[in-house]
Amino acid sequence: VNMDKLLYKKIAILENCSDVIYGLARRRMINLIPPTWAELEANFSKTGIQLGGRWKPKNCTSRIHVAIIIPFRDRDSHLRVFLNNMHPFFQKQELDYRIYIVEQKAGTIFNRGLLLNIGFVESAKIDGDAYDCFALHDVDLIAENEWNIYNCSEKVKHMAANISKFKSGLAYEKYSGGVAMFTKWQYTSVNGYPNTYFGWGGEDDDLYERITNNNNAGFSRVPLDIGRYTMIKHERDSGNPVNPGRVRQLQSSYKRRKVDGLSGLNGTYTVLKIDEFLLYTRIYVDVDPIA
Ligand code: BGN
Repeated sequence: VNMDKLLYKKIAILENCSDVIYGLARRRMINLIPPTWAELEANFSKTGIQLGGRWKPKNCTSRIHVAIIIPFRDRDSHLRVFLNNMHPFFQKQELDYRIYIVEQKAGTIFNRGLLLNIGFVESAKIDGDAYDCFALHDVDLIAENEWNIYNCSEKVKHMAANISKFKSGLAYEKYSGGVAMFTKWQYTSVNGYPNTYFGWGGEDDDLYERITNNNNAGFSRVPLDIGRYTMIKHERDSGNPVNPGRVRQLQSSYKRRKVDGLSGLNGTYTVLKIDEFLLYTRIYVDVDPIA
């Protein structure tokens, strides 16, 4: 045995990564052509990625430990574009991260808020306390500016300030959807997303009300030139019709806030399967249609 090597291994504690990262680009090249799964896996196996879509810098200890949580169903080509662009993005920011795809089984109306709550709770069962910061992320949003750092801050941090689909950038003043960063504590203190918005729309506005009516959490948003995202173009998903009850639900949001969220999550879903693929971890769930 080489004693020198052994000894070196034992005492090699990695220092924190530098708080300055060189070479971040303000306009990143985005590739919207979906690679095949084989191409993806071949390209990324060289980057030191670990099973489950985990990665961390090799030579230093990252200052940022973040779980990326993505609600998902039936958007395979978006997922391939997302992974192809965003793995390198996260790695450039020297994050210690893992990508979770929370996939809703066919047969029930899509429920984005519920899936994000499930991802928050179930990823912690898998990782323990490995990640203290959560990026709640849509699969069709690709970040353009590498200065949009995926860390958590004192207040909830809204990242998707400037999405290509919206002419003026910001959808509207109270918009909180797309991509947002929460510490574990921030997300718990607002009781997470509501579980009861089946179909498109309103769940993010409900979350905004929860955040801004809660003295503890607080809401912040990155500047427009930082929070730039390209949205992958798509048609309306068949399993995700506009929720006709969303306006009414939003009006009574303050009454349900305490029970409709993380606190009421038990019994609303079943985890069918957890897969650790090379580029992501899949949490496959069936949800109760009357959650
Ligand atoms: C809003 C939706 C959001 C959606 C944004 C951006 C509603 C509630 C109506 C009272 N809100 O209109 O959920 O993220 O558009 O597309 O539908």
